[in-house]
Amino acid sequence: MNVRQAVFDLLRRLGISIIFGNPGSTELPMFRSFPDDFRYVLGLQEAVVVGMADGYTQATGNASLVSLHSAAGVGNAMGNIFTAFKNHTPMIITAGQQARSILPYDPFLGSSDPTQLPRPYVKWSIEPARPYDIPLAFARAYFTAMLPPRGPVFLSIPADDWDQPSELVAERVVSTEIRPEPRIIERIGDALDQSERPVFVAGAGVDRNNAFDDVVRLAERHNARVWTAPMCARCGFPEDHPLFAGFLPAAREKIVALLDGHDLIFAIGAPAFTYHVEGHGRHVPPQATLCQLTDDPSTASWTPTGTIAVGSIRLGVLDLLSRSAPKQRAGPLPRDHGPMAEPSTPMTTAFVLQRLDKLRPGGSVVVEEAPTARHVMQACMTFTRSRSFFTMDSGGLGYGMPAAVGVALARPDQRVIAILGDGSSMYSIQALWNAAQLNLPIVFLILNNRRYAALQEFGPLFGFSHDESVPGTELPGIDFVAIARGLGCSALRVELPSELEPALARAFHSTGPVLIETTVA
Ligand SMILES: Cc1ncc(C[n+]2csc(CCOP(=O)(O)OP(=O)(O)O)c2C)c(N)n1
Repeated sequence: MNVRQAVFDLLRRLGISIIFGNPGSTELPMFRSFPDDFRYVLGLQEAVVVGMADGYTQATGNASLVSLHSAAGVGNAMGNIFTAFKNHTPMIITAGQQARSILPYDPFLGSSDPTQLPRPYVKWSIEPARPYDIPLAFARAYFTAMLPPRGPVFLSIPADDWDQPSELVAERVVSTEIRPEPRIIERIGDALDQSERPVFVAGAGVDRNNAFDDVVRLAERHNARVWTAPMCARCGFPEDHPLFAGFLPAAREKIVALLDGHDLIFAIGAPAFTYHVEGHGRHVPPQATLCQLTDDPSTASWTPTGTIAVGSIRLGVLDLLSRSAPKQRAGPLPRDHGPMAEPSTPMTTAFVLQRLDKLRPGGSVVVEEAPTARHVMQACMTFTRSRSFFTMDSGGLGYGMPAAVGVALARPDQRVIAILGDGSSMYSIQALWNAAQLNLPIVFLILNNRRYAALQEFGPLFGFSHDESVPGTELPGIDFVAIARGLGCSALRVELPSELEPALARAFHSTGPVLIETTVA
């Protein structure tokens, strides 16, 4: 039994059969005699490799495996490794290292401090002391990645280790959920029962912890209004539910104003709160107390006030549901919907997204990375199911396009729609090649406003005068149709509002990927 055989045997038992990677000489020995029941999915840049693996993991829930090339490959991947860490994506990231025997001579492509390179955005990082220990390191990597808070782990593997002797990893079962402390759940339950006007703030942790339906039951039982947490990377509550209030912005004073009037705020699977811009004063309204249920001890440690339970969102919510029913409260008023957008040339983002929402097939999944379109999307599109919406928790661009490919790989029976800004899509544009090669039924909708609008909108906040241009934010002259076709993906451009619905209808009938470049204001 050599290292390679023992590792592939373990991966098989862990339900991992895809390796997302970009190979180099130091990784090739892993892939000799490549087993028929495994698949290598090549990404043309390492940001694409990690983004695809992340999307795939978000959709399946099981850890994914990534293979990168030594220090340079890890460097290229780092932005999306940061995102995987923030996304709580369980991911085993391996990188090849030069052969042990030549490491003393600072060899070409050798990584001089491999375990430090991906830190602090991996939960665990190792280059095992002996080749013999590589399979055991894979097992520990897997269980570390899958234990809460989930996240990426890193293994550096010298090229000559794969043929060395080792042995099979023993079978074991390791818990993947930790139940929150009953004493703290009791306190939160009592606070909920005593509250006159409770409000929930649901975050990405709800969907990641498979607690979507349980949180709906808890909100209904307490007649609590439910907001989506700021910058939330998943759909945490059905947006057509009468209790749904809308989306909190990532700004302290605005959050306090929107939550004003409630006496209890319960953040579930969400930081309390994620801020994007500086703010001052209170974190919650003066008459309100804060409770939180999070699976992330680090998040719990900085929550500024309140009662905080750490552990599985699902198990914590089930414990709250097992309490006796609280007194009846009046339900809040349902939220308003925005008006229909009018056609115009160029089109507005609202017009494009309303038509998209109308025409998209039931059961479709959306992956979004379009900074200034996010709040328009929230007003124009409605997500109602678990695992129906994905974006990243990090703010690092270059995730959405490859993540859409990963989600589509995991969900061959569902239509995946990627809503992307022109700027965002260019960070990992090579993912179009994967969509084409794998013939995945993805609709890539590019909202081309020919600029980094988010940064231009931020200008005044950072002291730019209103007519002052922000350097480095204009993106003229990018032809997405030509790029897509050059990468083998069919594509069309929509400039007139009358062309939009036929283009969407055509794309939704396609069995392979289609990129639609829309010219928007
Ligand atoms: C890796 C990375 N680099 C730079 C940024 C800064 N950034 C935030 S939004 C943005 C513009 C994105 O442009 P686009 O996708 O066209 O969306 P728009 O702002 O026009 O809505 C940039 C560059 C970032 N968030 N991540």
